Amino acid sequence: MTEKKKNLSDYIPFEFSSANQARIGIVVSEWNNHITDSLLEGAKNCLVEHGVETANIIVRHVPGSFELPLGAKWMLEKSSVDAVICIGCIIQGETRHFDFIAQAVSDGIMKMGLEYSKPVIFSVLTCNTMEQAEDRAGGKHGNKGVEGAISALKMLAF
Ligand code: DLZ
Repeated sequence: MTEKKKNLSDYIPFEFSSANQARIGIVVSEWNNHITDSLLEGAKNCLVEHGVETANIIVRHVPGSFELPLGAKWMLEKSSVDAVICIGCIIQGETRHFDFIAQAVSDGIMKMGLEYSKPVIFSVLTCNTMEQAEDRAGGKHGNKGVEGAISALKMLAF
């Protein structure tokens, strides 16, 4: 993991023998949904490729990235999931919303993981431009949804 330009879909192989029993929640932000849909697709495909049953992947949508931590909390409380992948795309605008949302979301997602002692994964793009987001949602820098799925599985195999 020392490459200067890491592709988000590259990962060090690992063994996870109980993937078929894992129940994974995915919370997806509707903002910039052409990006978050690609991240969701990448995450779901990657989980299935690693042996997670489609029926054990529970997807819920929230209005924007700011709502991801609460969506994750509800999933952990009500959907009996082993891990949650939070998917969002925050794009820098003319005002300071980017900083407030990005900080709150990353703090909130980390807190949910620590509070529930379960992997809660940050699959949120925080980009200056839409082009940067497209490059990371199945473009030249890979797919951050795949990265999130691998992170969830690796934490479950911990
Ligand atoms: C309001 C807002 C703005 C301006 N930009 C984004 C964004 O780039 N990405 C994103 O996921 N959400 C954005 N939102 C919506 C907020 O996350 C949130 O849904 C609203 O402020 C309501 O709480």
